[in-house]
This record gives sequence, C-alpha cells and structure tokens, in this order.
Amino acid sequence: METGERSIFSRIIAGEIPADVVFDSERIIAFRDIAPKAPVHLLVVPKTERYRDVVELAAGDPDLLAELVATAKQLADEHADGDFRLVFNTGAGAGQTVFHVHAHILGSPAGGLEEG
Ligand code: IU
Repeated sequence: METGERSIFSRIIAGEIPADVVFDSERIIAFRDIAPKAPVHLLVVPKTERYRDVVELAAGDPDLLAELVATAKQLADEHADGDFRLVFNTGAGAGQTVFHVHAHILGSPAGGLEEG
C-alpha cells in the first residue's frame, strides 16, 4: 500500500470506523464481516498495511502469516464448531475489494445455533 493511502481496514484498526471486533493483539485484529456470507463470517487482518494480499504476506513475513492462520483456528474454535474455510481473495478478478491482506473465516456455529 502506498504511503498516505490508508486502507479501510487501517481506519477500522485505528478506531475511526466502527467494527464488531472479536480479537485484538499486537499484530492482528479480527472482526465480523459487515456482509456475512456464512453463519460465522470473520475477517482476520494483520495490522500492518505493508501487504496487499496473501502472496505478498507469505513472501514478506511468513511468521505473520502463520500467526494469522493460528489465530483463525482459535477464532473458529471460539465462534464456530472448529471447522472452517479460510479464504484469501487475491486480485480484483478474484473478488478482492480491500487491498490490505485479510483472511475470511467462514464457518458454522457450534451446535447449529445462529450467532447474534
Ligand atoms: P474482499 O476479499 O476484499 O472482497 O473482502 C472485503 C470484505 O470486507 C468484504 O467481505 C466486506 O463485506 C468486508 N467489509 C467489512 O467487513 N467492513 C467494512 O467496513 C468494509 C468491508 I468497506
């Protein structure tokens, strides 16, 4: 991401735009997607805006990618039944609209109950 051009997710991280945050650590934040495509739909986002997509993140900071995946599993255990799809839309042609790397967690709630 170019300096001076902040992503919508950076504005959420800064608290300038509201989000339903479910996880917040030194390097990663997670919040509910505003347009959920599954009963449990969370976004897991590295706080740095250095990486546009997962390919850049894997090349530039594989430890952070591993931390993101471990966080996704933790959140899937907490918010879903532990099983989940982890989706990284990569490139506009694949549906990526926010060019600040993020993973979609898509899952079903434990016990089949709808989340609020
Ligand atoms: P994508 O992979 O770049 O298409 O995912 C972007 C997601 O960010 C998409 O699912 C939006 O619904 C979601 N989102 C959000 O949760 N909160 C926002 O303020 C904005 C987008 I803008």
